[in-house]
Amino acid sequence: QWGLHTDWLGKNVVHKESTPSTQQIAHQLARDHASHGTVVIADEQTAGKGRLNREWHSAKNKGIWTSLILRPAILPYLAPQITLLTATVLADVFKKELNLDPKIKWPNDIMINDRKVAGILTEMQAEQDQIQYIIIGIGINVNQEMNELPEDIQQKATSLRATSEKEYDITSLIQRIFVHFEKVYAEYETYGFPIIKERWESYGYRLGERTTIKTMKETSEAVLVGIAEDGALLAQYDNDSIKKVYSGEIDWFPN
Ligand code: BT5
Repeated sequence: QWGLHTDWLGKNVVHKESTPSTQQIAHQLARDHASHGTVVIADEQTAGKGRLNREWHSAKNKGIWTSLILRPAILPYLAPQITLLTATVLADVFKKELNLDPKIKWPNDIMINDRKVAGILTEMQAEQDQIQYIIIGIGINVNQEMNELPEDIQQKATSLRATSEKEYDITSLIQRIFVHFEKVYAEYETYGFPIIKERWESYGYRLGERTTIKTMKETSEAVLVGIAEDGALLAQYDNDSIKKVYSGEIDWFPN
């Protein structure tokens, strides 16, 4: 059905017409020893998840709602690299194959015209220094018209169709993404994080700009300069010191 021309990603696909969340199913499969590259795809999610218990709207046949089970041989603290890698894969496909102009907003959003078109949710199961598995959840708004997006996010969300006035074939878009994912993953295995970092930064949203950074402890201003090996955002302060930003939410739209 999926006609995937891949070596390992999506060789095993679990497809659901409707499910609360593909993440849940992927966790279950991973616990039951599903292999590296097993994929869950849903036409609709009734309780799609974002980060920090937020909701992800996943309307039927309007987007790509998928979870990938990966078993990378890296240390757990480097797992965010896989999120960054995934973001570059989506950005590449949107840019090079669909001729759109995507940006990656740290840590996990793909933006087009300052609006979120896709999000990534990474969940990991690790024991001591070993990753048992990582689940990469990918949500992409594909064929929604602007007025079909939920009202509460219309101001900040978009879809591929709303930005390009084209409809896309969801299955063939999934194929392109998986094929490209495999290619980039192989490059990552061969050359390591530097090539991901370089690409990520070429798409980085508001890199080089002065931004308000709000962490739990303090609010400060700094210029965003890039990403670190552990997935942190690098912020340069007026005294030229560079700090890593982790859990802090960045206030991306100061008025
Ligand atoms: C994310 O969270 O961006 C991660 C989204 C991951 C979704 C995929 S779909 C397949 C897999 N199965 C799941 O259950 N999840 C994954 P976060 O950065 O926390 O963004 C969530 C916020 O984005 C929400 O609080 C809304 O404000 C907004 N939002 C919700 N649905 C959206 C949508 N369809 N498009 C754009 N923004 C949305």
